[in-house]
Amino acid sequence: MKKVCVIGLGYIGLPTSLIAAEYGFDVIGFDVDQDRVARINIADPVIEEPEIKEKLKNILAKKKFHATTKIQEADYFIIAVPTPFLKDKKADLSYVWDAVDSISLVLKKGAVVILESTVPVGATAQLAQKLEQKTLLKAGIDFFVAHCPERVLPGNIFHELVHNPRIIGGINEESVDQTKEFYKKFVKASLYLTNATTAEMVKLVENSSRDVSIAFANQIAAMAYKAGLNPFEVIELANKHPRVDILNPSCGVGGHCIAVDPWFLIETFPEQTQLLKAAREINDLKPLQVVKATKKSVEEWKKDNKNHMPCKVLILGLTYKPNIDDLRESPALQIAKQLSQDTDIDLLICEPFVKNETINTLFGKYSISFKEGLEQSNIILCLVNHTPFKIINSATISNKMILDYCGLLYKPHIKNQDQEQLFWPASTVSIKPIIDHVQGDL
Ligand code: SAJ
Repeated sequence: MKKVCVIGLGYIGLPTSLIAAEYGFDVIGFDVDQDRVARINIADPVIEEPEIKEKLKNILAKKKFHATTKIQEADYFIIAVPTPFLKDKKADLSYVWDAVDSISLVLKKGAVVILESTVPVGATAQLAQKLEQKTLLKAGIDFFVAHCPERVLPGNIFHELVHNPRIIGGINEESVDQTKEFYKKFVKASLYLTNATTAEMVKLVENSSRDVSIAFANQIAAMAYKAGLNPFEVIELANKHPRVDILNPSCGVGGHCIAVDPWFLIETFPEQTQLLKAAREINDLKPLQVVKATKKSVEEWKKDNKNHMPCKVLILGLTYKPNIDDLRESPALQIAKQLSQDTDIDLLICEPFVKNETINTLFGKYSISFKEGLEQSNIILCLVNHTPFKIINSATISNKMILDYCGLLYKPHIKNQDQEQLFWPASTVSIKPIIDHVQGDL
């Protein structure tokens, strides 16, 4: 069986290693972090993802995979290292170039090097060139190079690794063919074949398109608040048009991808990316606007209640999106951290998806239960639309100020058209408190 060496054992590299091993490849996971490697080899998955622990245990027992800090010869090298941006928002490809240095030590004729990390347009060609210089082998002839951008959604990685269509962009046709042989073994959806530069652009465009759509939704929210409307209702009803599909407003855009990748396009195409820049600004500003609106509500509450005690603000959700435990670049976390510094605020945090010790380390207090939080708080700040929060009942919190940035309280229109008439205008019931306290700030 062919040997695969996956470089970078993070959110993409480790699950990819496990799937490749499950589908029969002999897999080596290479990472420079000794501690991470040691933990993975004793079946500690290091990252949080459904099913990962069992899969890792199983694959280790079958001896189809092990992690190492020593690079090894392989038929396929998969590069899955982080590509963050620097302070000036320019892509930091240093981990990719480190991976190239490592591969160059063991690259043999016929091997295929696949870059899965998200990179600026032109980086795959550069990678091929660097490998040529270091090995004196010829790219596209002696060894093959392609970009096959990862597309998986944290929280659903194992399903999407197998069921998402993939783009394979080679530096030449032979590279595409060789790379296809690898993905064919486990991808059940279509493989779309192209050149490396197109594949790079496709990946960046995918995530930028989502960023722009969310910025649009956030602007709709700002307009709706000003007009005294519920943005979630405006968007839901606009989306009833067969050719309109707007995303949801939120307290900001988090994670490691959507908020980063547009900058790779902006860096390469500064004159053609006004829309992307504006979207980034709108989405980056949102958490700050939420902080400002919350502080304003706290002031109002103190005035109304002639109260000198800190106002109890309940934060519902800290993660970067619903139903996962991932806090990476989370706007909700950013908001909570800023509010926790305000002496007028006693912050209560309810986050059922994150370990209590983590919350204690971050805030010096444990997560409060949903029920207690609702009871004790003066202001409720809905930031993440976690499913367990959906049992919230607006009647039981009618005496509180509510700032709902994730649509937790919004009850969608009933789909059946006959019933729709009967229930109208029920959907507007819960919006009043949101508008009172957000208007003018967004
Ligand atoms: N968000 C909104 N409104 C929405 C949808 C999302 O505000 O309607 C926010 C989320 O709350 C979150 C952020 O956007 O803070 C990003 O979440 P996400 O679900 O849009 O995306 P990620 O970052 O988890 O994963 C994305 C995915 N890309 C696309 O959907 C185009 C995934 O397929 C990619 O593999 C991943 O980026 C990546 O690694 O590039």
